Amino acid sequence: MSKFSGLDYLHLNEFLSEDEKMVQETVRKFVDDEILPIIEDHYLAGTFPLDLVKKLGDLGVFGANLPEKYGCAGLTNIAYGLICQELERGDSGVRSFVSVQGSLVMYPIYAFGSEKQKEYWLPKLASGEKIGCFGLTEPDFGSNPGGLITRSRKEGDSIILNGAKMWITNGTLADVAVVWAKDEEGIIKGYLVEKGTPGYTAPEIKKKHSLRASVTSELVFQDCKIPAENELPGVSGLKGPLSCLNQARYGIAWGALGSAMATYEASLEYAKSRIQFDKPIAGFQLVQQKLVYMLNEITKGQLLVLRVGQLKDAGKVRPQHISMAKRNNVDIALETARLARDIMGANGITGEYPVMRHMNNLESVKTYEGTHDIHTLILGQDITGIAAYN
Ligand code: TGC
Ligand code: FAD
Repeated sequence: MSKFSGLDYLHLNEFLSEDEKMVQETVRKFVDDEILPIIEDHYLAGTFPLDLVKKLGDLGVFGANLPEKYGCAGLTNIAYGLICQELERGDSGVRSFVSVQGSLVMYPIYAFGSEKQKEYWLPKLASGEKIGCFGLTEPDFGSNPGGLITRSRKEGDSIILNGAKMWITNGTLADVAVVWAKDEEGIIKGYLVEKGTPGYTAPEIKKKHSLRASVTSELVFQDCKIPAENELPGVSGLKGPLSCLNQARYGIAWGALGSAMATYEASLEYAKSRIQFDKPIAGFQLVQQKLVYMLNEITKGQLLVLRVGQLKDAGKVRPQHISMAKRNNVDIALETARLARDIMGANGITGEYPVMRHMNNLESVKTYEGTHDIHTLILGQDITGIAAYN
């Protein structure tokens, strides 16, 4: 097992290629050097570390599983998962930034964009020269995006957008927004809206207690006029945005494990050195039970994402496989963070340790990209054949 491969109880890194191991170690070192020293201060200040964007671009993590032809790294999906895992060991906000840029902005441009859109946007987004966001959720349509009410209408060579999006990661920062709206026939289409377009504003949402080192915004469109060529030509209907979610949910399933590893490792170290009743608290059965639960769940989560990654690389993955991994791994990461916080007693609530930050972040991760319960219903529908959404 290599020095940087991290928590790997079952030696699962034997299933990784040399390139995948190298990617993991490189990103792990980047997180140790560039993210861990600064992230707590950003979290407390409620700011995203913008200086990281160019460095992350140089590292090759944006759209890392997209082709080299467009300036991307052309890595396997397993390598992309490992990138998410290592980044989220730092902070869910940084992983969110990377998920949105790669899976929710570059992916739809790659999969549904014109050649001109791909050639213009993908290299700039891959390098971090430009930032993107993805606007699907609306104030009144979260879990049920099929009901969205943002509208588009054609006017000569232009398209006019009216409506609002809510809870949009990177919104205020973004140079380009991928926006999903219904056309005059009520069909969902994707549009690229550039920062500075008259009628488009992206105010930041403040007072968050979760994902504080991440910018979350509202997007407002008031007779916002964009060129008709900014429509994504390759898709229509709800399957467009939902296909993008498959990519991002996959990364989150890996990412949540990074967060769980961070809180598990912090609490294990703490338990070995914290003395109560004349011995380390790690020597108490109840504490060991919690630590073993964490290790066990993280290891099962690793097996889950490794297999889902293999299926994705083989072109055999189904969205429901990804739902299972997102649902399980975020759930166990949150439980791991809560147990770690408990083991650390009063120290667990401070910024001296990463535990409470991860715990608070994971509350958002549990909700976004399909809530835990929505993924339960997706799996329930898959095994029964009966949709239970309404
Ligand atoms: P339904 O009738 O089931 O499906 C409509 C059409 O879509 C197709 N489809 C999918 N296609 C690709 N991938 C998937 N996962 C798909 N799921 C469904 C389906 O085959 C159908 O196609 P067609 O050709 O027949 O039209 O749709 P529904 O309205 O019943 O909704 C199903 C439901 C509830 C599962 C779906 O709406 C859903 O997943 N809701 C959750 C919404 C969600 O996850 N929002 C996330 C917003 S983005 C975000 O949170 C970013 S956070 C980023 C960060 O900071 O990291
Ligand atoms: P609701 O849909 O109102 O759900 C509330 C509760 O009701 C949940 O517990 C849910 O599980 C439950 N519920 C809903 N429907 C059912 C049902 N049929 N059966 C049983 N229970 C149900 N969106 C984007 O488009 N782009 C982004 O970049 C983005 N970034 C985000 C960043 C953050 C920090 C957060 C918190 C959210 C972000 N989102 C983004 C929005 C996110 O995808 C939504 O919050 C999520 O889809 C849930 O929608 P909602 O918050 O409206 O909750």
